[in-house]
Amino acid sequence: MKFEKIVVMGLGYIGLPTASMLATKGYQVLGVDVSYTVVDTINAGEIHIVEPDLDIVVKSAVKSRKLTASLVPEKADAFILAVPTPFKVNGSNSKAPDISYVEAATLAVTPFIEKGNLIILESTSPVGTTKRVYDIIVEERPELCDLIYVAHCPERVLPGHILRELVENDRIIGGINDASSKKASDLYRTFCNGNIYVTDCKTAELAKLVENSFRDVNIAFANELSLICDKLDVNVWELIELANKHPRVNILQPGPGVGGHCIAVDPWFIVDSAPSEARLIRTAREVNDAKPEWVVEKVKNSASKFKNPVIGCLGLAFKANIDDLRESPALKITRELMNAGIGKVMPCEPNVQLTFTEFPLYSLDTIMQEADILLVLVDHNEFGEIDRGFLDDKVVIDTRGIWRK
Ligand code: SAJ
Repeated sequence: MKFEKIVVMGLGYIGLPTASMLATKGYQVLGVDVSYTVVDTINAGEIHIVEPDLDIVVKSAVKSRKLTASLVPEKADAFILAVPTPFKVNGSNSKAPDISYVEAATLAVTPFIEKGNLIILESTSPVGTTKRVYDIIVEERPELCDLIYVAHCPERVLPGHILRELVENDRIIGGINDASSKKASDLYRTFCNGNIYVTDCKTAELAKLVENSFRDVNIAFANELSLICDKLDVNVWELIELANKHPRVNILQPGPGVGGHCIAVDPWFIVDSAPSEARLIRTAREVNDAKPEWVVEKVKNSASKFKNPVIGCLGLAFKANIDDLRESPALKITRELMNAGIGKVMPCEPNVQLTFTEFPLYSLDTIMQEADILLVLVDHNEFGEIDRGFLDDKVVIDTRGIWRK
């Protein structure tokens, strides 16, 4: 069966780049979102998120009429679900996946599904969700039993490089049966230049969670080293650089904590599925989640040596050179310092300007003139370029090691 029309459910950081890229490949794409503003913005050829070159691709896809956005789905050959899977707090010290958006998106497309259609789950999901998508459809439409194809194809793109990685990355595809894996591979081969590895849906679901947990555990190792080095008065950046000279050692970088909507979230899905077994994964989450509080204490300690300290907080985003504030440890630390009443807190975020209303932002120049304490929270390029002469009379707390040497 040839794919001509594709419905993409969810027009966020994954759905919108995927929908617009498919449209540029010649598919007729309908993007569906629950937000009127998002739908109107895209139909006007504009975008509501920041991602390099996405504005150009969306504009041209909308202009060519290959991409349209709507609040409701329509009939199609394939349906791609790219909705959020956040976590919900489950008791005092654990978190459980919230797959309600996946369930809602599945129910929304179910009336439009026909025999032979392909349904792809791209959202990062706990083990069992792809099968759940199939079950929901068949509970509503029993006549489709064994007549549709359902597969998980977890997204792997890195924010800031999404359009390139959508095409270049290798992909894992896990169907509810071999026919579903094959059907999904046929579609992805038409736009993915990377290798496609086929497995079952449970392995594909766990593979995605494991990729992000691997990174989380390794960042936790680096963050733990930063605490040990602080205690022993050793420069952690130099230490890691030297240890990494070993041919089989590759330690990641410490920071103020782990942010974003993926690495700080997905490991909990494994912990929730296997709480007694996932001890290292849980501890890594706890180590990374505890780092912001450690940074706040460090600043409070330094501030106590001044009468009315001015604290410049450099960066609010969750990582370098982006504007994304989701789950950002930098934002969390800045908020806590503002509420701590320990002096004047001056945040600076060059990638977020007029859109930010929670508190005033200051220019880097103003902060360099006024701050007694400089707290580096994000390794944005602008901060690395600061004339070091300005730092001489300041206390510097550099959580990212941008001035490490
Ligand atoms: N971080 C460190 N030290 C490091 C590396 C990262 O503290 O050495 C921090 C960052 O500052 C940030 C957080 O970790 O706060 C996450 O940043 P990231 O660049 O590691 O990852 P994300 O969240 O932008 O994207 C990840 C990617 N996953 C992996 O690299 C395994 C991406 O490929 C996934 O598609 C994405 O999660 C996702 O959507 O799941």
